[in-house]
Amino acid sequence: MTDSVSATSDLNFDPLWMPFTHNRYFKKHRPLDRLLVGAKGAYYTTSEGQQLFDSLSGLWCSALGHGDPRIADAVKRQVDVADFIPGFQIGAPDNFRLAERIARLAPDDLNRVFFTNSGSEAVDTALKIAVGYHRLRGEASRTRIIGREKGYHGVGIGGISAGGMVANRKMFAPMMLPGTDHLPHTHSLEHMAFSRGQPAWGAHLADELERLVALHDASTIAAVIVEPMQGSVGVVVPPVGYLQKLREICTKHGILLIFDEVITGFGRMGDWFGAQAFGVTPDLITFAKAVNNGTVPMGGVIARQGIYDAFMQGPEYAVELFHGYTYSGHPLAVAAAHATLDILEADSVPARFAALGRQLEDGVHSLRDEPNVIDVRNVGCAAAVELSPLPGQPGLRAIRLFEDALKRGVLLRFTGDAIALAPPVISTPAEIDRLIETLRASIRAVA
Ligand code: PXG
Ligand code: PLP
Repeated sequence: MTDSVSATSDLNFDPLWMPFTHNRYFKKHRPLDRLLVGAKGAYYTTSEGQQLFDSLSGLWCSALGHGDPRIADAVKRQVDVADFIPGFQIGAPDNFRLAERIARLAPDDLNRVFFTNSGSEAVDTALKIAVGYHRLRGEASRTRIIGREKGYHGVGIGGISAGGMVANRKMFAPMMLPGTDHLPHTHSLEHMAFSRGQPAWGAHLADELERLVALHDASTIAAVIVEPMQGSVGVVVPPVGYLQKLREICTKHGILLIFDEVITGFGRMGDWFGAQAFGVTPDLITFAKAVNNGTVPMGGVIARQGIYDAFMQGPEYAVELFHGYTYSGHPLAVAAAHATLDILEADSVPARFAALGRQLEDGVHSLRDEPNVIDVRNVGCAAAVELSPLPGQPGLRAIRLFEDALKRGVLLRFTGDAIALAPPVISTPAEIDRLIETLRASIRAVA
């Protein structure tokens, strides 16, 4: 399918409204080096035939690298066997098997799995389950969702309400869920810049939950939702003891704890979920992305058995949860997920991510004395390098760095003035070294 330069030079850029993109800048520059036409292993191929190292595993989803024939073949087989199977009042054996496999990987009694098509849908689903759960237990006043500043939970109405990224919220303020509130974010340059792994400072920020409980009363609060590691905002790592404290306070007040593991699930943190990596068990987990290596859209929610059981009341012939997507458990997504889990298990991918993460850690922290670097953070196989913004032009330095790195054959992901790194597990030590040295050269070039 290689779309060559000649095939793309007359491309009409106008009709496509690009997601989370500076549309006018992109279309003005018509960047042929930002048109991707191929993906194999740890590299994309641009329309000009250039190879780009994929430093964020797609958008955190292609954890095993691209085009693994074991996943591709499973999807091709499935499309021939059964392209679509409804999930409402009927089912496919492979969906039950996949739920069983995911339940086995999840901690404790989180063993009931609901499928969605994205992380955003997973979040909205988890919030609905939380509110429904309390209502069914006779605590219908528990409707309030507590999120966190700088949190990202996708772009559904529930997700932007619980989320804490101002740009994603302000235009839609009148549409927000009523009554949501937010914990403070845990990022502090003053107290934790250049921490390796989990920062020592910051566990006390979880005590803010007690303040919110005192303000609103526990009887109004359904759930707290946080990302164990905040990926989208630029790899913000939980302080030592912080998630444990959130867990204790939620338990004390009967509040459900939701870990949004859309990025942290399925190996990236060096364990199956952030829950195990950080040693804290939530009540609900949302997942997406790496569950099937981003091959076919898929997400989901894992619930404690007791939450599921609370819904199992009323006449047996009646629907218990009035919620579901046409494509919940789409056969192609499920086939890709089985093939992905086969590889994750057979190749001990979480452990390999832990090992690769140690090399990445040494690499990124070697950048701390480069010009304009104000923070370096890492955990599992994820890292971020934050640059000081150009005066009055936040984000512009990162755009320049991104463009410079493209010329050097590396695709970077920036958010604000931070560069996030989450390479695929198949990256070799030499490729990680090259990634770091390219980043160093680009940081110097845009200084
Ligand atoms: N929750 C979390 C924690 C996420 O990171 C979502 C929900 C939404 O998932 P969907 O599948 O609806 O996009 C996400 C998505 C980035 C980046 O550059 C991160 C995401 C998506 C795109 C880019 O960090 N996270
Ligand atoms: N809008 C309309 C008119 C529909 O009929 C449906 C599903 O049947 C939806 C939206 C929801 O679509 P999905 O199930 O893919 O989320």
